[in-house]
Parts: sequence; C-alpha cells; structure tokens
Amino acid sequence: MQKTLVLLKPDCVERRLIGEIIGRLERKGLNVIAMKMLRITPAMSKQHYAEHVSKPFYPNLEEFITSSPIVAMAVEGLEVIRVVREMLGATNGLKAAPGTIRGDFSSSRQMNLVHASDSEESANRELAIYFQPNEICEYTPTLVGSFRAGDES
Ligand code: FUP
Repeated sequence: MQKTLVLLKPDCVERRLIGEIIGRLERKGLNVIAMKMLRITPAMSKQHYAEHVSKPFYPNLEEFITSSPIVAMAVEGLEVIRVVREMLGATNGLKAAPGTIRGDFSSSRQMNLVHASDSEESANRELAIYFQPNEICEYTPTLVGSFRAGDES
C-alpha cells in the first residue's frame, strides 16, 4: 500500500467541490486515512512548493494557495500516487483530458483544484508538512473484498 498527499486547493473549497472530489476518490476504492481543513501559511507554501520557489510564477502561486482554506488529506491505496495523479489529469485544466478532475472542472493552470504528490519521495516529504504521524488513521475497510480479488496484492 502507498500513501499520497492530496490537497483540495482554495478554488476547490470556494467552488463547493470538496464533496465531488472526495466522492471520486472514495468511489475509486481509495482510503482517506487523514483529513483536515487549514489555511496554508506563506512558510508552509515555500516548504510545499520548494522546487518552484525561485520560479517567476511562484509569488502568484503563493498568493493563491494562501488566499483561503484548503483541505489536506492522506489517501492510501495500491499504486495510489500514480492512480490519483491520473485521476487529476494534466496540470493545466485547459489541457487535461475529459473525465479527469481537472479536465471536467478546471480551465486554468493555477486554479487546477487539487494537488497530489508525484512520487514516493514527494509523498513522504509532503505528508510530513501537513500531518503528524499520530494523525494518520490507517484501517482496513470491511468492504475491501468487494474492490479487488484476494490474490491481487
Ligand atoms: P502539478 O504537479 O500538476 O501540481 O504541477 P507543477 O508541480 O508543475 O506545478 C505546481 C503548481 O504550480 C500547479 F498547481 C500549477 C502552478 N503553476 C503555475 O501557477 N504556473 C506555472 O507556470 C506552472 C505551474
């Protein structure tokens, strides 16, 4: 089982799409194992977007991501990092394929509704920004046998 960090960004919260996005993750059979609403601070933004801090678009990105509350989630599942990235679609909503979250709901590069970690290393680093280890509530859903066969890992 892998874990990934999912953020429902300010545009997602403002547009009342929290339930839609969580519903898609749940219907896919993924486990939400931690969740909180918070306002990202400028310091957290710089930590989260460390690879982008020196880029020209960063000041606008920080202004946006700190502009109103977000929902942070830890999500668990088989190959969940790749699976959730594919559910999100391309970064730019205008380019994202129909059927993906961004393809269905976003027409923006910055306001693309949801963030998800892009590798195991990013997931570990990013989960630690938002959650203490004791805030992660791992559990085995009783319906697990209805989502895949027992001989699938
Ligand atoms: P993603 O991995 O899909 O979240 O996208 P990136 O890591 O490439 O970018 C991080 C965030 O920066 C994205 F949500 C979009 C935003 N961004 C801009 O606002 N302008 C740009 O030119 C590139 C990215």
